[in-house]
Amino acid sequence: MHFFKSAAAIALLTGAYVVSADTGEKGDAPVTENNSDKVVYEAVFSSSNIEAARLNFTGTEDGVGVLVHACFTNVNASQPGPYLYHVHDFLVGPNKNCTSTGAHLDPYLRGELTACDVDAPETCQVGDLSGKHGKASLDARKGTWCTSYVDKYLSLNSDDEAFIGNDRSIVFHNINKTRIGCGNIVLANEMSGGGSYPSPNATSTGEPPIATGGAARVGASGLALGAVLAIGAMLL
Ligand SMILES: [Cu+2]
Repeated sequence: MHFFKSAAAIALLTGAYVVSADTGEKGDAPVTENNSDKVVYEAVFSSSNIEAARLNFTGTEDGVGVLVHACFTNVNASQPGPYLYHVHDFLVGPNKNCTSTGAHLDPYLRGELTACDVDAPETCQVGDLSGKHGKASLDARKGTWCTSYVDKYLSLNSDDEAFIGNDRSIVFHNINKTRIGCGNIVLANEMSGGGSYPSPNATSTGEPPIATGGAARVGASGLALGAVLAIGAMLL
């Protein structure tokens, strides 16, 4: 068992640092690990051109990558689409100024010269969510359009270069890259492990008191992250 684990780890490390022609100065983005499914970041915003944008970022059951849920509602039909959206480097400025958010999150220094190849997402800018997972549909003009996916290169860990919680933001663009909405990524919830999270049914079996099953039990939505009622209520 140990041998296989070690071999897998070495293969992972080796793969992570192979540099291909289309990638950044610092190589491909490594697959991230240890992203807790009890941690929730979110970005919620609106502007004159988009009635609502709501993005959730949580860890995964196996800790690999980050589960992203993104919904965009009633984009102004005068804005040409389909639409781009990214994690940007800095916070939104005063008066919802999206220019203040700077460039895309790009810790491996890939730059903008070539478009993201959807078949090689590890070579893309880490923050290029629509490049890696598809643009937001024109359907976002007439109601709410949503998507969800696991992005294997985002991180919820503050010591990772691909961390999205350190004063990053989401920018929504029209197809010409004009910034038509933006909002900060903030920590929405962090459920502590080890039984300190309040639960009437907590036992001493060593099970985390709140897991996916717990979320289902309290009737939260399909988002497993809805385990905390207050946050669940906010999301719904
Ligand atoms: Cu952008």
